[in-house]
Amino acid sequence: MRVQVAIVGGGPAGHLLGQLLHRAGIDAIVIEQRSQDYVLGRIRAGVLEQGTTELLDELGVGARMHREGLVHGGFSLDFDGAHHRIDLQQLTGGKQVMVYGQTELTHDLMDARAAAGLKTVYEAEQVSLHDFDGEHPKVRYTNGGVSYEVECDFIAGCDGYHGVSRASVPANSLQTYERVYPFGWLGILADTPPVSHELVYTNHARGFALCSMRSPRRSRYYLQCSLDDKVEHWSDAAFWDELRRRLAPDLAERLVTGPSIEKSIAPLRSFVAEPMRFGRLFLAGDAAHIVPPTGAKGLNLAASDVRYLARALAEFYAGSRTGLDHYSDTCLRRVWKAVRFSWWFTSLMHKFPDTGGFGQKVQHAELDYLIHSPAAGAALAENYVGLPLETW
Ligand code: RFL
Ligand code: PHB
Repeated sequence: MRVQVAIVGGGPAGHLLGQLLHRAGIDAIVIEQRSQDYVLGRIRAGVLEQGTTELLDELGVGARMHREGLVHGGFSLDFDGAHHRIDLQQLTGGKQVMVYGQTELTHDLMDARAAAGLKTVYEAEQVSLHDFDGEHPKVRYTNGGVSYEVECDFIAGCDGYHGVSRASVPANSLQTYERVYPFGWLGILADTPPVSHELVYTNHARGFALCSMRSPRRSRYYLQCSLDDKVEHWSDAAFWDELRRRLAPDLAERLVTGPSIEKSIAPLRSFVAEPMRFGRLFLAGDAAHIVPPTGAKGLNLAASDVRYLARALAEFYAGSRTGLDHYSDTCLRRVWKAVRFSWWFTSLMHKFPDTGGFGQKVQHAELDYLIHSPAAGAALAENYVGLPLETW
């Protein structure tokens, strides 16, 4: 078969790109190695920047998000047992974020793709990329024991951190930058009312804690944990006890607990691979970069990458290569700002095993500065709601 663009990976980046290309009249296939249920079962991001929600509206897939998502104009930064509200709206001139799960967003995109009759292959095995250094790239895969080859003009590598796309690039063409943090996040999902109507980021001597949500009846909580912790070692009761210890007293008292419906551990890392283009292969989303979840930036970066990519491809089919040539540099400028922000927010909020009393004092001074200086508060807020798209 032949298409203009072969999209490898059917997570949020791949599905968003699919919709963007469809709107631009560019035909594409999405090739996903897992089943649809598996992709929808991964509990991940929860916070969408305003730019991401606007993108979903532009694509005509925002209706359910507006019905069921929760608009948040601020969050709480807690330390020393006290709450400090970061008023996003006031600090950014009216910007807000949307709490809407990645699973829901992906579901909406999958539905829109199916309704438009666009082709997606699930459970593709042995996916491999070929000839993207020339004019006629190909993607091969097997499905149900049958081998397929897709000829295309371009390959979009939207297959996440562990995908085949970045791995297909010769190592000497890639420069990678990485920071691995000495802790992870243990996350729990429960059908209990959230402890607060806004998100609460807590710096505590025992480690970071985050109170988030998916709906007024479904909570999402995270605890900083050690890298050798195992989910099986954390009973629900142990999780709730530890969360109560880290929360400010009024929240600890209000916390409603219940059986977990999902529990997982994610290690934290920052990672960037440069460039994001090799001939006719373009990397987007987690395939090219990873940020720790503290700043809620990963999914939003995937959205801005594919926005640039769709625009560049539309320009190409209209006769200009400029966008394609600027794709990598333009993405990376925004990516590095989000990498910086996520690293900074992670460093501010977590307990580091090796920084001792000095590190804690500096964290404390910075938190104090943040809540008293409108300039510092505004810098946090404008990054949290999302920096503007770069232009080329
Ligand atoms: P994904 O979601 O990993 O999707 C990649 C898809 O590619 C498939 N795949 C392949 N397909 C074909 N052939 C192959 N060889 C393939 N190999 C893999 C995979 O099965 C998968 O379906 O990457 P994508 O689309 O770039 O999306 C990125 C986001 O998923 C990620 O950045 C966010 O989840 C990060 N993140 C958050 N981001 C936010 O913006 N806001 C948040 O609040 C937020 N919270 C989080 C997060 C990530 C977390 N974890 C678990 C790391 C919270 C957590 C705990
Ligand atoms: C989430 O709800 O999963 C979530 C929210 C905010 C973050 C990270 C994750 O910073």
